[in-house]
Amino acid sequence: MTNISEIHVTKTIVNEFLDDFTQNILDSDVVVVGSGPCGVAAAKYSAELGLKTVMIERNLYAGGGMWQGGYLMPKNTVGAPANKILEECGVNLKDAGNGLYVCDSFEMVSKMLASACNAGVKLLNSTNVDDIILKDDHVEGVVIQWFPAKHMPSFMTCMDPIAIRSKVVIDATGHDSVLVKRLSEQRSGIPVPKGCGSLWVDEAEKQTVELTHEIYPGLIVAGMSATSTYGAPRMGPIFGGMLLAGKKAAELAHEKIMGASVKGMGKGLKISHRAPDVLVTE
Ligand code: 48F
Repeated sequence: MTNISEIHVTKTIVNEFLDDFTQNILDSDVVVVGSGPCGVAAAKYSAELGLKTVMIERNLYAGGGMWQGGYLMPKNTVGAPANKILEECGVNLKDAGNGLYVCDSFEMVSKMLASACNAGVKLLNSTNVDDIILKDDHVEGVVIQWFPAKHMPSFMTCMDPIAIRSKVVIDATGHDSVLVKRLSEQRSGIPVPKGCGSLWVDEAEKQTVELTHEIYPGLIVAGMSATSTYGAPRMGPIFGGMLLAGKKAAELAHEKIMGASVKGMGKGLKISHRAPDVLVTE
């Protein structure tokens, strides 16, 4: 039998949260905003590269768009070579031919998240990123608020958020491109996100990876957020481009922080690190 008091439980939670927050979250190498396929891949690989990594998700649950594969059917598809990322995480894949693979959505979410946890990623859930820390010429972290606080009655809206610092921030917020949008309001040359274009699977998968880049010093735009920023085509319920974009974002972050490009990651996966030169605008 245990003899656990109520205040012992409370004190344990409070102390553990504060310790974790101040030691592992407050001042990190990489903050990934969004925990969809791109965000989780970015966080997993950043941590595996030895970077102190925090992933922030406004929802109670992590996983973003991975929970369903289209039309609410829980089967996710990925195109080669992104199947290797899922194989690394232990996800069972079925070969659907022509370089297409399919798996259970639940298995993909849970095993990717487990892989990110094993790599040492810290997750802040129910947390909305309201803003970035923006100094003269670089982004230096994010401004956060409890997501439920966003839904408080208007007389409570004067509640101020708090800030956490990181060397690199990755905008993996999906269709909303939240951080790029915020930056575009304040810096010339940053495109106002226009939303994605109509469906074209192959081209969208390619461009999602190509458009993932450091859009401003300290801010990397990745995955659907990059696609939406430049109005590139949507890809529909296929997640390979998102996983590869997340991996590329992690490698770019590593290169920026450590000054060295990445070798030997991802078991033979090769991703070009060049910034997008053909932008899909107008
Ligand atoms: O939408 P989401 O899954 O983006 P992604 O990782 O992948 C896109 C695909 O799921 C899908 C697709 C086919 O591949 O078309 O759309 O690029 O994940 C984005 C996550 O970011 C969270 C949001 O709740 C979601 O889980 N998010 C968005 N804005 C914020 C945020 C914010 N301000 N603060 C915290 N989390």
